[in-house]
Amino acid sequence: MSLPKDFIWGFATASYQIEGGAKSDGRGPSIWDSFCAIPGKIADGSSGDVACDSYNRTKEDIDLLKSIGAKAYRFSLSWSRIIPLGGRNDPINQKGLDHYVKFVDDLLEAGITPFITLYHWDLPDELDKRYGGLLNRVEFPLDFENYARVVYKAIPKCKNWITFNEPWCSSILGYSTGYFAPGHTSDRSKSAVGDSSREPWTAGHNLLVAHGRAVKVYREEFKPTQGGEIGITLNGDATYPWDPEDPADVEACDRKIEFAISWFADPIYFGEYPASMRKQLGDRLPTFTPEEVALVKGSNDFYGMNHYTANYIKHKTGTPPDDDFLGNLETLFYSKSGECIGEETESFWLRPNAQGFRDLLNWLSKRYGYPKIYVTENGTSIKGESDLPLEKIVEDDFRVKYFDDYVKAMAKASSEDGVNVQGYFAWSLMDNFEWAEGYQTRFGVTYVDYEDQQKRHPKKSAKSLKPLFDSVIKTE
Ligand code: GBH
Repeated sequence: MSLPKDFIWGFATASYQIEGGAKSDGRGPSIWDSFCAIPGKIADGSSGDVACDSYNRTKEDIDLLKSIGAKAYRFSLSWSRIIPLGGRNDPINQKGLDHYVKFVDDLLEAGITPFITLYHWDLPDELDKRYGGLLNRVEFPLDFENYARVVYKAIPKCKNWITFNEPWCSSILGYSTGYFAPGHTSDRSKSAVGDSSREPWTAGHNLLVAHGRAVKVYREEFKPTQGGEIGITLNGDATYPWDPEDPADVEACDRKIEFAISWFADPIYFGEYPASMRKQLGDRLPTFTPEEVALVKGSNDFYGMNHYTANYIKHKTGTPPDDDFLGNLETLFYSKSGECIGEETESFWLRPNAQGFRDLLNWLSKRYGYPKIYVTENGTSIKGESDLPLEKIVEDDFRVKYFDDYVKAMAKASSEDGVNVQGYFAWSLMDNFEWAEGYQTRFGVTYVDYEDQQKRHPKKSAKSLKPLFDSVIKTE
């Protein structure tokens, strides 16, 4: 098993999860600042106000990346640092923009390739208040296009761009379950606003169009001189039938991936939503205008893949409820015959299953014509990690094994199955603000001591990736 000679690898983070500096140098609030302020939304009542303080520790973070051998670093920009109010007629905050310009310069000087995500869920709060944020089909894509243009222009040295991180999460968790900002849901015990039957599909559609607009601007105005690449990052789990003998469970496995991934990837590669979604959702799923198809179809230079886990899938019968977003099925950890999908972690949704990674890489490659894939996130939490003493935490053998298994599964997909995977980012460079779960759940290869000035302590896993990649990347 092997990975291609020029394979690029490193670590990933996201602005709101690590930066802190919530009010520094003119940053405006995002929907996550507002969401965290609502009692009960974040498990430990915390927020990203300080987080890992990375806004003030760029040198320390770059030194860390260097010391553990990273060739690349994927991070996201805080839109409201750059344009505090967010909109295309709102002022630019030069200090916020300069921060990222310098960060990219410093990374390059350290020999680390930057991969910039434009949007990892932290919408400028003003845009949500002004016109409903992601729900606005006209304003949101235009404001995102403007923000993207401002950034491309200021950071010509970055050659790797990701428009959106996991639009599924922005749409479903933001507008169906209400688990993420802005917290809309039909469940009136959780939110006074929201319509889970329609809003998530509207938000998803507008994210696709905004992605298309940002890609068009890059290709027309910047790519000819800058020569970089741009794509979107989608999340999705591997699926196995609960009962392999039941054709309805086998079919539900594909449907689950279609509702998670093809919802976005089919419009990008084929210009329309999957048939399974159109059938179940009817007119609740928007239809693309010809102008929108022109923006969205063909808009990926690469496929960004975030992947963590697998599930057994059991089909459901009867008409699904209006708020169903899975595709009329159940996700389970045990199969009919009692096999377990993987060991427990600190995250209720995550159980390691490296074979699933290989299988999903193949599934995506077959459906979308073997596109170039960057794995933009992969990693794990560990059950009870936060309760251990520091000397035990840094001996994170469970995480070391997770990376070992997953990277080898990816190498087999590359050299034995013909999957065109060219890059990999471990999630995450350091423990950070794990959204609604607060700081209890840790995904870092580096321990962050929130009680002692966010001091960083690399874990065993931080140092395990370089030898692992050295052993599988071809040398010629
Ligand atoms: C990533 O998403 C995020 O990009 C990253 O910011 C985050 O820190 C990392 O995961 C670790 O969580 O609430 O039952 O509907 C991974 C994909 C999809 C995993 C949604 C959690 C919640 C399922 N995520 N899922 S549920």
